[in-house]
This record gives sequence, structure tokens and C-alpha cells, in this order.
Amino acid sequence: MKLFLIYVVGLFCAGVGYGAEVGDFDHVQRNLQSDSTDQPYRTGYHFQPPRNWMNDPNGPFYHNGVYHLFYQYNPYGAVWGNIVWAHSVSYDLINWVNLEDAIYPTGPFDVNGCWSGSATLLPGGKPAIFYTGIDVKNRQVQNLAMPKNTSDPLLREWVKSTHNPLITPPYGTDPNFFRDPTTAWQGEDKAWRLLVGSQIKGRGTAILYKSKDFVSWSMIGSLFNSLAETDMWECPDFYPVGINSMNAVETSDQGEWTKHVLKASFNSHDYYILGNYDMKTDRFSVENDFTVSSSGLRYDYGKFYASKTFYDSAKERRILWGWINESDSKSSDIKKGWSGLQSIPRNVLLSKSGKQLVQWPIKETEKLRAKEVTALSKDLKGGSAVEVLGITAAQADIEVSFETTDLAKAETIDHNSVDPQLLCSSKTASVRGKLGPFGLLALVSEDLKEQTAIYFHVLKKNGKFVVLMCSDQSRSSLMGGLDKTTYGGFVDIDPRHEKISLRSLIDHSIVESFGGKGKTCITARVYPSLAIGNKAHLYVFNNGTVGVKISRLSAWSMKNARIAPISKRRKRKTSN
Ligand code: DQQ
Repeated sequence: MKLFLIYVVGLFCAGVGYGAEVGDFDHVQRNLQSDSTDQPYRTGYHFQPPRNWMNDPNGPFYHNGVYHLFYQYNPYGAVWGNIVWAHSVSYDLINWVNLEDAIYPTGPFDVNGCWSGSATLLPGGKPAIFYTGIDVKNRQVQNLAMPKNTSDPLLREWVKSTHNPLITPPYGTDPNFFRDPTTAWQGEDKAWRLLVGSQIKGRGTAILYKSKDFVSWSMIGSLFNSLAETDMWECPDFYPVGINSMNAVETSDQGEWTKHVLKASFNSHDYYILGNYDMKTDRFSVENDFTVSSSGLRYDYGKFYASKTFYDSAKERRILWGWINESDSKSSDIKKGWSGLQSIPRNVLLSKSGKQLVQWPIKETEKLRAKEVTALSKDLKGGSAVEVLGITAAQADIEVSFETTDLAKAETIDHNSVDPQLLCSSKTASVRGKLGPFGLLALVSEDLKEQTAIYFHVLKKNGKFVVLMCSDQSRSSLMGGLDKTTYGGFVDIDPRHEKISLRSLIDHSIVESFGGKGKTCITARVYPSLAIGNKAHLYVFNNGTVGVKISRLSAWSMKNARIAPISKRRKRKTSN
């Protein structure tokens, strides 16, 4: 269908039913909470449990045709606490069935909580989960759990090792800063390795452990000594990526054709660095250190934390999930009865330049695309906006690419301007620039007073063009008491030779955006009070003085994912 275009002036003056498909999963029921009109911020196709608090994605893996996702969950309320591993399964990473909690406190080694961790597929494919238990002395210790019955396709019950805890805080390490074990990898010497996040003398770190039998682990030391002063490294992730390859690499693979990614979650963001890892010596030689400002490499420059990847052997790809927390208050979460989402699963690859990662929503997301509207080669004059009509603007997927022909008119910025978030905060969507701001206005109200803007600026710095991507939440809601921080990141593209592309997944209270074909990602949580459901609108806009061209725009209404809980939480035993 062709796009209907409505030009707008003065723009800057001022659900979800889940008919559960039973398939091979039994005991499913309708998720009653999601379509209710007093729940305008529930999402249609992002993963979230029917109620209560959720944070980090834990231990995802693929086993015998089924994807497993675990997550930090409070079974009793919408705020953090009573943490267990909830468990959901899927055939396609989009539609999910929620099972019983998989791992919950049972013994002195985890009596005070079952915190984050990762899964490893052992030779033969049997999954093993390492997680952090908060023990009877409130120390953080690392425990092992295995499925009770691997012939159960859903792996519903998990049994803990009788040797738990397998790893306790080493001498000199604060027992409050020793958690979140990674997926293990196996060297040519057949020994397993894993990392545990920590902080020593004011610096985040990841401690390397080695084991021949997966039960008895010895400490090797820090994988890499960062100079950056950071909080503790939560949820570290360490994995290979193929150089110049469209296929991902299994976690234990390593060679000249790979680089390694070390990701650490601290200061509310997920930072990563690239380097070469030699499994014989366990040396990790890095190309760059962590950079705490937003000029450094981050998975996402908006809301995205405590992420986790896994290798999907079915499709030879590496998939990344991140926890997207709320931007509203605790009391609003209690009122809503829930808190937290997972990002759309993203495919992760090394960029062609080899200098950064690129992320893209997994192909399966496109199964949810329904009605499509398109537009080709349209001029977007400075100071104009065009409404994208004919789709459900509150639950949509949109891809747009822009051409900038008048590059000579790009504004020059000071050579000291290195922090893109700061730049975006001064160059909000309503501030007119030259080549920019141009991009999308999502979740816009009828009277245009509410809007979430995702946009670019083409700027000149030190004689070179730089592309800035921003997400401006300052006008996302008429309500107060929300975190409306503006986010920003640079996009490593050359506007002289490349189009500037943007894809945004809009889903009621989340706008997940991918700039430059996934080189820069920004996720926003917003709570419009007017731009809700079918009252929400979507625009392409250009608030610069210089015209740009829309080379192509495609937008789709998005169907609901089916996310269905099992009918009853199974009664807990006193030990598992
Ligand atoms: N969340 C978990 C910890 C982890 C933190 C507790 C990161 O294991 O360090 O719920 O969000």
C-alpha cells in the first residue's frame, strides 16, 4: 500500500490479546492483563511476564528445537526483591510460553536469592546453568544447576549440584561484589573457563576461573585490567565474533578469523570492548579500554542493561537480549502491577570495519509485520513533517533512509564536542539546526504536544562529517515524575557515500531504534498520556533549515506476540 502523506506545519509550536497457541506446550491460558485499557503501557510484541518485576535476562540457550529464556523475577510484586529465575520457552524467540520458576532459593548457598548467571551447553548438548546465590551469610557465591530430565523438551525442572557452592569469593574480594558468571568456554586443553564479575579497589573487573570437570574451579586472575574507574562489572559477557563474516561463532571457537567481545554492565549502561583472546595463554589483548562517556562503545545509548548473548546453533547466529527498565516511579510500577521488559532479541555481528558491533532485530520479528505502507524518493523540506498513515502507530515497525545532498551546509561543531549525549541534550528535536534534526516522531498525540523524537544531525568536526543520532524524550508525556533524559550516540557512517537509515520498533511504551543499519542503537521508555493506542500518530520530520530526501520508507502495523503463562504455578518443593 502506498503511503498517505500529510504535511504538517507548526509541529514544534507547541494491546494486546494473547490467544495462546497450545502447540506442544500444554496448560496455557489467556493472558488477561495485557489488553486492558487501563494498561496502556503493556507492550504488544516485546517479552514481558504477565505481572510483577523482571530484570536481567539469564542463561538463554537453544536445545532440541526449543529456545529457553530465564530472567530475574520477583514472583510476589512489581519491585525488585525475592529474586528467582523465571523460565519461558519458545520455538521462534517471538511467541513464548511462561513455565514454572526454574531456580529459586532452596539451600544455604542461595537462601537469600538466585541472581544472574548463564548457561553452557556441555558436549552432547546438555545445558548447565551457573548462577549467583546469595548465601546464608549474604555472600555472593556461584552455584550449578542442571535439568532433572533432558528428555523433557521444556526442561521444566532443574536440580542443583550437591557440591554447591562451587565458587566462593576469593580472599581480598568483597563478597558483595562477586557475581554473574558467564557462559563457560572450552580450550584445546579441554579445560573450561568462565568469568565472574567483580570490583577490586574501585575498579570493575572480571575474574577468570578454570576447571577440568565443571565442578572444581580454580582462580586464574583478572581477564583484563581496565584503567577506567567504574562500578563493579555486572553481568560480564565474553564471546568471539567472526571477522568479515555474516555467521556467528560458537563460544568456544577462537582463531585468527575471530575477535573477542568483552561486555560489562556498569554505571547503568552496557559497555563493550574488542580484542584478541589467546586461549592457550588466556591473554586478552584489547584494542581499546572501556570509555565511560557516551563516545565509547555501548550496545545501546538509551535504556538497555545487564544484557546476555547466546550462540544459536540452529541458525548460526549470536543473539543479544537486554533488560529495559522503567522510566516511571516505583509507585507507578506498583499501581501497574509490573515493571521491566526485554528488548527485541538482536542479532550481533562484527561490523565490516571491524571497529564495532552491529545489531539488528532477529529476522523472526518480521513475522509480526502486518499491513505495510511505503514511500519512495520524497523531498522533506526544512521545517516540515509528514504523517505516516494507514498503520497502527502505537505498535509498529518502521524503516526509513535519508539522503543528504547539501552537505556543504552542515553545521561545524567544536572539536572538543566529544560527548554525543551532551550534544543531543542541547540539540533537542525542537531546536532548529541546519542538516538536522531529521528523523521520526513516534507516539505523537493529536495535538502534537506529546512526541518522542528519534533523529539525526549531520555535523562537521575537524573538517570531517559526523552523524549524530539522538532520542529526545523531553516531550514524550505530559505527565511529570518520569525520567525523560535525552540520549545520543555517533553513527559511524560517511554521509557523502551512504544513506542515513533508521529503524524503530514502536511498542506502546518502548521505542527501540537502530541507526546506520544497527551501528548505533538507542532504546527509550515513554509513557504518553494522550498518544495511547489508536490515538497515537507517527511522523517523518525535518526540523533543519536544509532539505533532505526520504529515499525509502516502509512501515508496518505489528501483530501481537503470543506470550502466555501456564495455568498454575507449580507448588514449590522445599528443595530442588
Ligand atoms: N541484577 C542481578 C545481579 C546483577 C544485577 C540481581 C544487574 O546478579 O548484578 O537481580 O542488574
